[in-house]
Amino acid sequence: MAATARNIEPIVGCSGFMTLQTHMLADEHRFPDSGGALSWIISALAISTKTISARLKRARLEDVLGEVGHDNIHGEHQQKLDVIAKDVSIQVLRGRDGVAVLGSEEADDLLFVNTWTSDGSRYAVLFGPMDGTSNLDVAGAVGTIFSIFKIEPESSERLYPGRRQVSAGYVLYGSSTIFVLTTGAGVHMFVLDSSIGAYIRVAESIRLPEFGATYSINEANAAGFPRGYRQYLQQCRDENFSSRYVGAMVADVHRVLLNGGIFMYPPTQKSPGGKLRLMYEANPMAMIFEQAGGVATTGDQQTLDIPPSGLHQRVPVVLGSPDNVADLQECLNE
Ligand code: FDP
Repeated sequence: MAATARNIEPIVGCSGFMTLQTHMLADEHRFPDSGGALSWIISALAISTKTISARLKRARLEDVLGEVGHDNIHGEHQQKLDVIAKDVSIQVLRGRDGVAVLGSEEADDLLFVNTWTSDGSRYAVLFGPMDGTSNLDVAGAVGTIFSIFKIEPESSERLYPGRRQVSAGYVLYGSSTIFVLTTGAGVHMFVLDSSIGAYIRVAESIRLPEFGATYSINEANAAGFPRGYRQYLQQCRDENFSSRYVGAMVADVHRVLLNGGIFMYPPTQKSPGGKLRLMYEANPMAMIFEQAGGVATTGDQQTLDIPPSGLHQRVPVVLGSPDNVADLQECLNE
């Protein structure tokens, strides 16, 4: 793993002044038959995430930090902001043309909404409204992740493999609010300009560096990782990699997307099938990474090819630069 021989420069750039809304209108030209429902759905996500961003900024002042007092479907202590983020997202999304199915990390089951668009298209929107909740009380970075599928007209299926996503994205609520989006033609990044209330495009067609000398993993779980992961981590330490772990997937993955490197949440003793959720965490990030020239795998197969077995299914997650993931894969295959 000779770091000097590899491209480690972030490749981002953009031209012109473009809001998320204008970007989506321009993007619609790729689908001349579309009635614009996807743009409406993404515009709903823009509104809900702006609202969440505003609530987060005032969280301590409005006393909305801390736990609700009961657990969610995953047995985790639900935070007040988990509930606020879910409610805001559902309120905004369920009124949009074309949203037929909603699924959220904080809801036990899929929610069916009876809406149709004039062109008959219907979509499922699956999302993790508040990612990285352990950071809430300490004003650390958190995020929202979403995945959008088109529902086949004659199909009774409501969950599809990630390869069928028509769009995916995340919002990072950090020192600024960042919206990262793909609709299958590259990955684009927008920053919320709160003075005008609009997401402004700051990078077009992001390309992940081929390699990055940084790994992101909860190393405290290392004793329970499969041997290949432990061996790869040793290799990274031997080669003087940096370790970076925020504990919010969106923040950790965003660093890797821009700077290169690798994010891993392997099987652990506590979660032998992995901790992160396929439908609204692993899949959307996998689509973004593949669209940006990166790799997304569970260690056994490409994430986007996994047939879903349920809304809250968990999988091991590896997302990263091609060279990093290839080096990990060698260790896993030994
Ligand atoms: P959280 O439980 O705090 O909401 O999937 C949720 C997630 O955070 C990810 O955002 C994060 O990458 C991971 O779990 C953190 O898990 P560990 O605390 O086990 O490292």
